[in-house]
Amino acid sequence: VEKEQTLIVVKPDGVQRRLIGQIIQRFEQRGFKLVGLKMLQVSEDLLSQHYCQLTSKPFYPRLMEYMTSGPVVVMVWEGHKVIQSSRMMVGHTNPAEAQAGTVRGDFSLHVSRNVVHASDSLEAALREIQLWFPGKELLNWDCIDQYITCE
Ligand code: YYY
Ligand code: MG
Repeated sequence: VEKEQTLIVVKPDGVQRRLIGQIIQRFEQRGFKLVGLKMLQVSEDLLSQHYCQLTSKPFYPRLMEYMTSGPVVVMVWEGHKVIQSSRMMVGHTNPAEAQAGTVRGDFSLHVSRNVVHASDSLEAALREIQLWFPGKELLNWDCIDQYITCE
């Protein structure tokens, strides 16, 4: 039984560029199960908790400005090794180094506008999901193609 979950965020540039559908499509076609989805204008408070390990970085102020510049779409995807697979699907942090076929490699040019976030470890995923989807917001539902996701 594999119930691993990860947090994916379509960042403000992804929303502005109408990439939400294409990004969701990639996770659906891979076979992952969507268990949470919402659109919101993220607060500086939530964002500073989300990126708490980056506060001392030189790019941090610019990152905060970018991430609060417009709405984001945040999702939780579930399935076999979803954390590792999502990182592969999203691609290198710097789009200039991201492989073609990845979200960043296909849709972005610069690290300051890299379209999407994906949790980078089990600990990060648990922390980020709790932060963005507090309480009982996630849906536990039965997917008829469970054999694909190895549940
Ligand atoms: O997990 P990931 O998003 O791939 O990279 P992180 O190292 O966690 O950095 C988070 C976020 O910060 C990154 O997606 C873009 C931004 N950033 C930046 O603007 N400039 C850098 N040199 C490094 C990261
Ligand atoms: Mg990260």
